[in-house]
Amino acid sequence: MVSIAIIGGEGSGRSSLAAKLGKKGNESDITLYDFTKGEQILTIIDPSGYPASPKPLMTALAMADMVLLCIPPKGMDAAAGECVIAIDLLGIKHGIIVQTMADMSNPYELQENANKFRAMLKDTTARDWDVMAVSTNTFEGMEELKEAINNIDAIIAAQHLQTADQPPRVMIDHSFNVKGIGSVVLGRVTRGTIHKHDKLTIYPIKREMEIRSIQMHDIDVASAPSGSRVGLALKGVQAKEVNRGHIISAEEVCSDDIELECNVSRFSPGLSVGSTLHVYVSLQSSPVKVSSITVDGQSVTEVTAGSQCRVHISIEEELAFSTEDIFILSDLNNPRQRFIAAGLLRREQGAGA
Ligand SMILES: Nc1nc2c(ncn2[C@@H]2O[C@H](COP(=O)(O)OP(=O)(O)OP(=O)(O)O)[C@@H](O)[C@H]2O)c(=O)[nH]1
Ligand SMILES: [Mg+2]
Repeated sequence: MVSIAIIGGEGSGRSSLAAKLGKKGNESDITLYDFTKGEQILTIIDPSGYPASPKPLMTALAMADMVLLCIPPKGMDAAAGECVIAIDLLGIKHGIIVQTMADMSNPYELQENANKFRAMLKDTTARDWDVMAVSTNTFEGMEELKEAINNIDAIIAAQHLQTADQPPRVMIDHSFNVKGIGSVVLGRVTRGTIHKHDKLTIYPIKREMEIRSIQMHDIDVASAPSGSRVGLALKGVQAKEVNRGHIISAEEVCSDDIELECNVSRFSPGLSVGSTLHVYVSLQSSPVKVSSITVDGQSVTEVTAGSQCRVHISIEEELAFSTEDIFILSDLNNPRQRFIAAGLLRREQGAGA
């Protein structure tokens, strides 16, 4: 059971690969694909609205346990570069570099390109990812790719198991009303285990509710562990009150005014006080204003690429998060590279959360 984000630049073969790995399901600015065979369950997320907007990419990455980064024979474009920056800022550990459209290349070019990618990724969290060539036309490399996904799936499953005793958390990505059932949400258990009849809260709307029933891949279950993709019928909340990004949990921090410990990307133009940016955290996003920046306790008006600093942001609306969530600051107007910095909630603010 693994959720996979298939990402890459424009025309990199993402959708073709997703369609060969699973069956097409829900479609919006992201497109979901499903694959079930015996024990193996894959959920594939194609950020179809990327690179036009960075949001589908952030959504897909927040929904996924692992990444397939697609690079076609012509090489990496600006958007593929931006994907690498996002992977690195989010510290994503599990993934595979997929050389797509291998039938349009040759062994020599594939090897040359693979060497190039390795050199390019050597200082990022993708440094140890396998590079694999596939074709969705000739099916070359497809079986090997599925096997590699299975191997990573086993590692991720073991990691999810380690969170089994922690308080449960569900990230909601879809919500709707079903006649005769009521409010239904789709999402992923990212921590702990949920049970039928659990009484929890939806954040940031702070609505207490009960899990009436749980489905995993259309089968009713009594509980669902971390890593599961679930459909939940909820009691105590209306579907129209629930949006993508809402979190079912026992406790979250909710705020529109926070301080982050930030790493400013080496590939960004830096960061300055007063600028209007966009923040992404889990599946939520909102416009933000940078109200102050401090470096080693000293207030500054701007910081350069590669800096570490404390950034105070005021968010347009209240968001829900916890100390483990990574916030990404993004400049939607930067034509070259939109991801500026990654940050964690300043320790003292998260206390008690
Ligand atoms: N020959 C060959 N063509 C492919 C392969 N995979 C994809 N293509 C073609 O490449 C083009 C782009 O593929 P898509 O799967 O749409 O790529 P994408 O990354 O989803 O593209 P956008 O969503 O438009 O950015 C299409 O015309 C595909 O038919 C392949 O393995 N071999
Ligand atoms: Mg596509």
